[in-house]
Amino acid sequence: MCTTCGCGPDDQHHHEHGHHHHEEKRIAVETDILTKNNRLAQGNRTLFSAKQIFALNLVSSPGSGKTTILERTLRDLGSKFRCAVIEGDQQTDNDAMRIAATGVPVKQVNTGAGCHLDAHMVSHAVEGFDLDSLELLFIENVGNLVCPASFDLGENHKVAVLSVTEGEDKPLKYPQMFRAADVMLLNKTDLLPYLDFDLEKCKEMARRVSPGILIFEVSSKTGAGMDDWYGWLTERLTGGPETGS
Ligand SMILES: Nc1nc2c(ncn2[C@@H]2O[C@H](COP(=O)(O)OP(=O)(O)OP(=O)(O)O)[C@@H](O)[C@H]2O)c(=O)[nH]1
Ligand SMILES: [Mg+2]
Repeated sequence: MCTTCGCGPDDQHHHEHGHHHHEEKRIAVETDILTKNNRLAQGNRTLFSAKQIFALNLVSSPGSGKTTILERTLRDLGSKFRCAVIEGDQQTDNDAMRIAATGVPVKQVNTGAGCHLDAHMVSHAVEGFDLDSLELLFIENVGNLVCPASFDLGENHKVAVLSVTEGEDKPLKYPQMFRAADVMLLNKTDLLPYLDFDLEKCKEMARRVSPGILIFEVSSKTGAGMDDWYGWLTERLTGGPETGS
């Protein structure tokens, strides 16, 4: 079971006796957790705004390419903007080591049994950064298409990464996540020739749950499409019109 939001196998464990009481208690605890998280997220947002830091929360299923996208983005934009990264994973500092190799400051947060980052973890993780000189903060969430959707971290935008190997119907199956995201990076497009993945169908499904979502088709392996993503980031940081399709 996730130690923070309480999701996981124990959720399925209902006794006949006291079932309604158990449900009511669970809902009350969830409400308390989210209320507390929202308060802390607002604190993060106020801090980021005061320091003029643009913060993005990258969310996706495990392995869609979040870290690879960040590695390439930091190598290409790291000299233009002062960046930092918070890496969320249940265990290991593998991703933090990959980011550190780009020369950008990084902090790994291990959630243990937890299946998402929360605002409290982020507020502590940023303590290690020189916030006065920071412009762009990337938060790579734990790979999970469910729980991170409910947890505001104080970010400016959630960016959902979906790779073409996952199937085009994921926005319909996990609508909360794609509704919470303002941007979607459709990654691993270099693999399209080998798959049945229908790009247009996927984009239509994403827009069905989130009509205003901005979609960038990218390959973080080859770099295809990454310039459009960089264009959007640059415009957000320097002011200017939104791009994307
Ligand atoms: N072909 C191809 N492979 C990619 C691309 N982007 C990432 N990968 C591969 O996908 C695998 C997972 O990439 P990661 O960047 O570690 O994915 P992640 O979303 O950070 O994974 P977690 O942090 O574990 O959730 C690696 O083997 C990458 O090399 C891409 O654009 N094309
Ligand atoms: Mg990763």
